[in-house]
Amino acid sequence: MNVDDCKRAAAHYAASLVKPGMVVGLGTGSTAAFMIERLGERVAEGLDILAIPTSEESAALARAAGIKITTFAEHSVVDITIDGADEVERKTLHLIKGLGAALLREKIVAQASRRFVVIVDATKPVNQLGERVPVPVEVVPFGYEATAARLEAMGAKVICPRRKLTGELLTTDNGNRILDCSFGPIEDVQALAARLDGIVGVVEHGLFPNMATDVLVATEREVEQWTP
Ligand code: ABF
Repeated sequence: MNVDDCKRAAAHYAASLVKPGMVVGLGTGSTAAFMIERLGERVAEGLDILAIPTSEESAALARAAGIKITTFAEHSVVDITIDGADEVERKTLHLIKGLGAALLREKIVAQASRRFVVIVDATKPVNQLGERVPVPVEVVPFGYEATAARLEAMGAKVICPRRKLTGELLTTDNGNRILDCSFGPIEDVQALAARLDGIVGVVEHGLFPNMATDVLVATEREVEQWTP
């Protein structure tokens, strides 16, 4: 199995957890896209669900797949959210998310969810968060240079701000910028999350401590289900 087959396997397993009548949070990224595609097939077979997407990209995929979309104005609680991640800490199931630039909506939807199922291939689990990827931080455009300086004073190496492959500055669905912050392996994820929460100009960050209720890890042989 190649990486895409693994992503698809985790995504299909997660899609099978969705039951009729549920409000479903739809994640963002390539693994989540396989899940949206599978849910679309189940909807075509008669599954009745409503979905809250975590990005404009996932909303477009959901519409194309024939999945009905709802909003928090109509449903304040989400039964299950299924989303990808960039790193999963093996022992704690803390996550880094946001390389897809959708972390703010992803965190809002995850926080409103009874169950938050994370789907990853075997390249994503790590012993310590920050081993391989930076922590994406969503900041308001005004004064982002000052916000970046503040983050650097906290010990981050800041790549600022994130650009698209075309070289153009990336703007999130919420009109903000992303600063990718390398802290190296993170000793205390909750403490760092609290410090990032306290910086003026930071809208949200990609550390998701204690949020996943299930992590589905697809290896070459099987889909493992990890719980905290
Ligand atoms: C979203 O998409 C993220 O928060 C994460 O940044 C990314 C994972 O993407 P992929 O599934 O393509 O690796 O879930």
